[in-house]
Amino acid sequence: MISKQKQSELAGIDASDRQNSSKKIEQLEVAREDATGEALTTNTGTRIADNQNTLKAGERGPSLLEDFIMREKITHFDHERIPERVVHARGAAAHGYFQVYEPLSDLTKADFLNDPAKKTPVFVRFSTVQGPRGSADTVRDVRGFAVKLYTDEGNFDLVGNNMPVFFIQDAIKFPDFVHAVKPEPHNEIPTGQSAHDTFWDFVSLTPESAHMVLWTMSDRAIPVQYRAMQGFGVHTFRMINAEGKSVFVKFHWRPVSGVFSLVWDEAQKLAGKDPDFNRRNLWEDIENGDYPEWELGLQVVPEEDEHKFDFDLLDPTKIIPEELVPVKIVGKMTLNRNPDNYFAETEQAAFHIGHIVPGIDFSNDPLLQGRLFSYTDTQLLRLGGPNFNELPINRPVCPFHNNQRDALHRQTINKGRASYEPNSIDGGWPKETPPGPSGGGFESYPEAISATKIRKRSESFGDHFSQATLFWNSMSAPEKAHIIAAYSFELGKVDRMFIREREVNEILANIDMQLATEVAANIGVKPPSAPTMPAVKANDGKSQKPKTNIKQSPALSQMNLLAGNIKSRKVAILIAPGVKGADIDAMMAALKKEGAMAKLIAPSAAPVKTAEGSMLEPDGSMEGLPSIAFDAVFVPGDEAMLKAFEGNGVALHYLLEAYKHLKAIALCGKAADLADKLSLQPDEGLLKGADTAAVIGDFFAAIANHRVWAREEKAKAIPA
Ligand code: HDE
Repeated sequence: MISKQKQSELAGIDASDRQNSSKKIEQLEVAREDATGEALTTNTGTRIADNQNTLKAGERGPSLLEDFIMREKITHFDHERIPERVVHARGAAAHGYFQVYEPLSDLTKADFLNDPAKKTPVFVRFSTVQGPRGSADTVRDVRGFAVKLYTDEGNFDLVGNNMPVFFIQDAIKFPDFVHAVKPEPHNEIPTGQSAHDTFWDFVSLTPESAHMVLWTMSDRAIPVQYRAMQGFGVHTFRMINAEGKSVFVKFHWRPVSGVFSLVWDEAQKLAGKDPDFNRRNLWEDIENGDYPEWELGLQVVPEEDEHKFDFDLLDPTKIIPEELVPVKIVGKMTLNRNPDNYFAETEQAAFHIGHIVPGIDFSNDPLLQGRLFSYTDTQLLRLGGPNFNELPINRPVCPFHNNQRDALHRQTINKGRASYEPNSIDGGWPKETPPGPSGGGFESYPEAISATKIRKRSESFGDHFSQATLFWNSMSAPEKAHIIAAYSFELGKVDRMFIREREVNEILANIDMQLATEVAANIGVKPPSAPTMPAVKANDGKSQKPKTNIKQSPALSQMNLLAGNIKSRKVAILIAPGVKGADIDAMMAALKKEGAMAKLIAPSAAPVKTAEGSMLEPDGSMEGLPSIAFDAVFVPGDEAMLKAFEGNGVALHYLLEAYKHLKAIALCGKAADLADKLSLQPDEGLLKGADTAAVIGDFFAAIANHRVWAREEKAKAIPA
């Protein structure tokens, strides 16, 4: 008998595959193809003798139509592209697994949420929304956070974002919103940006977008890494337990790394220096075995509390403040394997909010209801027909059978004579499964509905500003300053003055007067004198000003969401010929111990000889991997480093830029003189010391704090 290891070797599974294997990874094995040691052939298996020359009538003659090899190759090439996603085109994904901590049987009968021993395979795709497939990662935008859980009861796709609310309340407005934010129709400008007239025209006319636009003007829209963002299901869902009892839930993903962001200048520069910054980090972390993790959290609202809040649970422009309903942490997701092929896996992944399993159900949120239509429809175009669930990345890991047949690119060879149900010819198979705990068939929650057919927005959706104000009030001073700067930057790029004025007067003034006044001053608009907020009706139906029962929600500020450690942070260690190896070794060892990642950066990409005579292979040059690619910079101390900086604008800029971006910088020994040379005043994040040991404690503390906010005013004087 062949051992399991041998079997995997024969199947081409290498050691890392075995370690991180799952039902899904094993299933994908059937589709994987490795050409090592194989002959080059046509698609029908004929071995090719010459892949360099077209068949021609004579060496210098015309090409012949007969050349089936050339024609097959070029035809395939001509058809290599599929339509990119109309939104969320730019993305990156990884495999992993989810595990629940304790059975959640009181809330749901979903099998993957009831067995702590079970590792449910996942495929997670992160994305930006506005830009095309080739746009930059670090633009100001919402990030998609789409999780496909391959459960034993079918696929469950939790297709969320890194922000907990949305721009619109009703699906019918989605094409309008997307047309407005996308590049303008006449000249297809701008790419990957919302800083243009049509976006601000639409949102300034659409007060329901106020809350979400505020989130996108906050630092949440420029995450450092995918692993440093929260994820949200956004809509209110239902969970149903084995007794048929239902509760409302909101889904949260909490990054174990904490939540932190780029600064705007850094984000813009990265878009040019490394447009793949986010996908590269995700890829490298997984390759290095530093697996990104998120905990799953649930906010649970009993059925009877549906109308207890001063906002509507069905309104996707509202959060449930965590101070009202705490987030219960129930499990963990780990991403531990990169795809083998971007197109086959990431590009062909078809997420759909309607991929759902028994124990979970939809609410009547009108945005969610519209999405239930859109996601199948979009795959029909993108993936060329209704068989997209047969693609390896989309196939469930549990059996799936029905009477759907044929259509483009059908893979399954269905046996049997009856492709209808009921049938008596094939014994009636495949048959329905009764719902409930004994059966396991999907059953919708039997919600009682008595209604009038109507096109109308519920009055309980009418308060567009209270939660925007709550978000604003919950921000720290630096976060508020960044929001003001972001509105000023974006609106400053809006050509039409009446749009700027409308955004300030009709939207910002109703969120907060300080916000409106400061933005107005920055964009040449007369400051508003008072909010223009119209009275709205609250849930009780009485006309009144919007209100919320809490004034601040600390859970909304990123400052409160750091992990308190430096795990997986990226540190640049600057080196130059003659550098002292001892300092470097000490720093590398300490970073490794804390789970942080260090890269050696030299003036050029050439190897560097240390004072001790050994050779260091740099991971990159100062130009190729600038400080914007790192969380912190360490300069080991001695004359050699000082000399390397002399007259070297790139090297000096390295430190100046790290300082400007409020990063932790540690300068050892002689290198400490660089601070004076550049007129950088020491602070809690700019550290000087005799050697590594002298700076390491404060250096790590500063990295854990992510930025030296106290430096921000001073840093403004540094040229960008
Ligand atoms: Fe999507 N959305 N969306 N969306 N969405 C798509 O589906 C749509 C919405 C989200 O990595 C499309 O396969 C409508 C909210 C993510 O493949 C499309 C409405 C949220 C992704 C579509 C919304 C999302 C998509 C485009 C309003 C957060 C990327 C390609 C009714 C909760 C998934 C595709 C991936 C993708 C439609 C609103 C998240 C066209 C009509 C709210 C993360 O079907």
